Amino acid sequence: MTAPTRTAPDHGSRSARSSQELIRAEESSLAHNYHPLPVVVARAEGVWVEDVEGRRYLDMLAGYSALNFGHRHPELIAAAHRQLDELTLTSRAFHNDRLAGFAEGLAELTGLGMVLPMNTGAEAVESAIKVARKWAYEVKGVAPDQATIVVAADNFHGRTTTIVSFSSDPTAREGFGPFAPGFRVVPYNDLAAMEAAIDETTAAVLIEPIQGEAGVIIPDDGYLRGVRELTRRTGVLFIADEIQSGLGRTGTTLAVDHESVRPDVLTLGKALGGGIVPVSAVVADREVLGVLRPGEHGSTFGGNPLSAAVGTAVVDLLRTGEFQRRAAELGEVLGDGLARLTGKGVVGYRCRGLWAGVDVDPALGTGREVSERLMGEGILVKDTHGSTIRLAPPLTITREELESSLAALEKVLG
Ligand code: IF1
Repeated sequence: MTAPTRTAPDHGSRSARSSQELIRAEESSLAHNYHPLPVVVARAEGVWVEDVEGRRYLDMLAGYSALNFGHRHPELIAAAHRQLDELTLTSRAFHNDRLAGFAEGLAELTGLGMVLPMNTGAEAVESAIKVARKWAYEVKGVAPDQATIVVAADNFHGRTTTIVSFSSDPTAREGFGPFAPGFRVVPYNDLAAMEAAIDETTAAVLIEPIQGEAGVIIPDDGYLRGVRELTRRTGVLFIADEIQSGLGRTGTTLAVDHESVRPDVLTLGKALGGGIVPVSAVVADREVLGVLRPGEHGSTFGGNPLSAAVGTAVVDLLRTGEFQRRAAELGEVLGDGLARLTGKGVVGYRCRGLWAGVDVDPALGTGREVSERLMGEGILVKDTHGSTIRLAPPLTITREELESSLAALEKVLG
């Protein structure tokens, strides 16, 4: 069954301009740093979005995993509404009555003791880099300004100039130099190469437990345990970037849980804000985050009461384990469906929980072309590179909705 394309009743509050008019209006007024699918979303609920003309689509991207709980989850929206009526921002120059609860809840959920609240994922990664370097100088004794951080090729950790300094994607780097020093790039999923890159200057290893933008690349079983053992043995911080892989997406609270590994530092974001406000965080034990003293780091909005209230509601949703179980169970359905499509237009796939990278036969089209065909079937996805598309629906998706998206994929590849 494909998504019904019936036109929903006019809701009045919708834009007076048509999708086409709005797309045209963006042409001159908006920087062209994206090439969106030609759909203009006006409303959304759960896994469904509705465009300006009332056409409905199944959202299989979920804001790149920022909408793990679906669009406008009622408990998250209620938490936001309550807070909007009380207090939205104080800056950290003063305390607010929401932040302690958020920090305690997130520390308990992750098993790490201390939280540095930020806003975007890139801010969390930049903050983790700063903290790791400071830890290296003050705790490990690395010579001043000599700290190095080992990262993986094909990484994606954000778009700031420091972060793209260690990207191996020319599109992310070209034109943005000069680049920050102090990073060593090694192949992902290669413990020997990682060990060879570690020396007395190394502050940390920074990796995604599963590489998202690279196409949902899942490392060999044992890789994460190997990184944990190597970093412990060499006195180096293990920073796991769970901004996309975390918070239920892979069928566990964190992707590192699949190998029962506890990193020294976690970066979280995206779904931590419930798809409502940007909320990110660096989570680590006191030995690491304790290197920050007043005035040494900060953010105007980091830890604001509205974000803390929504973040607390997100932690409460994850505390039950319901979303993690759903992602694990429906991830089996997703994996089985992709296995059935292998050889029928799918030439490869990687799947963990409700997160998959699907390699389509290039003869059938690029990832973008497949995404456009799926849009015609009422399914919204995003290509990553070449002929790979990413499937990452809200964890609230039903089995029937998931199966309808697989049926649509089979149809467009047929
Ligand atoms: C875009 C994808 C890209 C991330 C990991 C940090 C960040 C991200 C593991 C930074 C952000 C977003 C950025 C967005 C598209 C999306 C993305 F992998 F999810 F698909 F680009 F690679 N660590 N990923 O995945 O978080 O600052 O964006 O809040 O830039 O187009 P952010």
